[in-house]
Amino acid sequence: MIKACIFDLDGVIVDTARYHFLAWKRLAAELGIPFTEADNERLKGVSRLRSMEILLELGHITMARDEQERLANKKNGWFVEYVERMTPIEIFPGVPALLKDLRRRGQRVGLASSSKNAPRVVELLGLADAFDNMVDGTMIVHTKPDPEIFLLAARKLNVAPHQCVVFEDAEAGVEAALAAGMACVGIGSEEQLHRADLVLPTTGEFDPATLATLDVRQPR
Ligand code: G16
Ligand code: MG
Repeated sequence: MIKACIFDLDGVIVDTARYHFLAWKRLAAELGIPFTEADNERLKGVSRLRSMEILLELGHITMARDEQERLANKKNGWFVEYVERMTPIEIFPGVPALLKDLRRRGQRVGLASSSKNAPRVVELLGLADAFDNMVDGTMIVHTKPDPEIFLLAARKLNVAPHQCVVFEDAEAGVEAALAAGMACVGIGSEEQLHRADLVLPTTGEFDPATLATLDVRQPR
């Protein structure tokens, strides 16, 4: 039986994925690297420094580690500027009602975001009370697709991995959920996220009655 729902933040609860893209695109332009939304898919869900490495790979550029860190921090400054202007209106439609409904049905509800900015984003959105527990990028060593973040979230929620379903918009996140032995609902395109158990265009469309159908899995 599914006992916990674990949500990614960027691209699942709110469209901060858009702000990550805009900030990386701005940095790419400074570096003379062509950077499209398709390229950006590889950056979704992975850590800031891993994203930096991927961007440099795309541009066939090598760079010292401290310079990479400086540029990644620069990108983060832009991202934070965008984020600080955010209001609860930017929460995806139907998400607050869904989180409440899941809890009413006795589900534990957790957040697992690779972002070190996740606590601030959740605060700005007024969603802190919507989650039983939160795991963010400051609490993990290995970034998605490593399962660490979801296993930690399950442990904090006091639920076994195979009793969890993860909501994810990133390919790396879907891989991480599967590697954790969890069910996964992909949010976005079927083509990109076909490895998920179910793919929906938006989070708000999830019908909690579907939880029972996700519960077919033995521990993976
Ligand atoms: C998010 C984004 C990633 C971003 C990562 C790190 O993960 O999807 O694109 O690179 O966080 O963010 P920051 O630079 O703010 O620490 P998630 O797991 O919420 O999708
Ligand atoms: Mg995401």
